[in-house]
Amino acid sequence: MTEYNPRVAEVALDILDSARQVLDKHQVSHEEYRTAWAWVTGLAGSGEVPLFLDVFFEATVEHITNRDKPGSQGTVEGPYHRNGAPELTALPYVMPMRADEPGEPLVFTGTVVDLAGAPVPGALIDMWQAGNDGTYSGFVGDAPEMNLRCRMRADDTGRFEIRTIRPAPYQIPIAGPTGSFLEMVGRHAWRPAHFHFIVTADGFEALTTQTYFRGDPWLDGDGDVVGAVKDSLIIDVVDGDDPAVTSRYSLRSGYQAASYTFQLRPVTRS
Ligand code: MBD
Ligand code: FE
Repeated sequence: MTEYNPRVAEVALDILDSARQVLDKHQVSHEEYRTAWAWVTGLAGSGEVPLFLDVFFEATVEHITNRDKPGSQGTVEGPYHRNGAPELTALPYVMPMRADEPGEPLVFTGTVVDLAGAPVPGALIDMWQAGNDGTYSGFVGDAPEMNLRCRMRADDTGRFEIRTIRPAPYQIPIAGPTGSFLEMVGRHAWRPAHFHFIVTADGFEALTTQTYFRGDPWLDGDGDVVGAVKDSLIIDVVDGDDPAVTSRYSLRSGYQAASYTFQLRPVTRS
């Protein structure tokens, strides 16, 4: 049996109260109410509830959780993470991708450190990204299971390196109720290009974050429909010129390179 939950009562009743005040403020008609009712019913049936909630509310909750905390800044996880992505064991790490995966080769290097800057050997990096054809494997489009998703470990010095493709700015699905909602309110559906990460290690808090690319047209102002960009998450991309990297990954036509340092904070015991 479900029990009385004072926290739900406190927050949910306040949300309902705010919603009623808005209906009254805008003198919403019964016809408008039924139209909204039909739209919400459609959202529930469409499978887009996770998308809609993460687009409009997750950044606010993430901010409440993580603001003013030391270490790398986090940001939203979004609706497209999958548990159990393939763990890469053979070096060099290559992101699982289709033979004809569209996009420029990009070699991403990272270091996982603690708050003092000391390496965190063996940290597990769960990384996922959209395809440049707008796919998110398992959710959007027809990319194979676990395409552009992996887990990998940092080495003894806290470092890792992976060859993947550079993602492009991404439009969230626009064909369903989330898209028609954005259309109705006059907002675009774009997110800047991004990698997603969840970095975990024993004794440290999990870091859920994303990195973005300097120069992306959707970084500023209301450019990200989700509102999840933070300055510290914007990384530079350069043309890579290391012959060892070129030969390690057999990159005949050059590559782009970017890196980021993930700084974890220790678990706090209470
Ligand atoms: C995404 O790809 C995403 O990263 C977020 C946070 C929300 C919707 C789609
Ligand atoms: Fe995403």
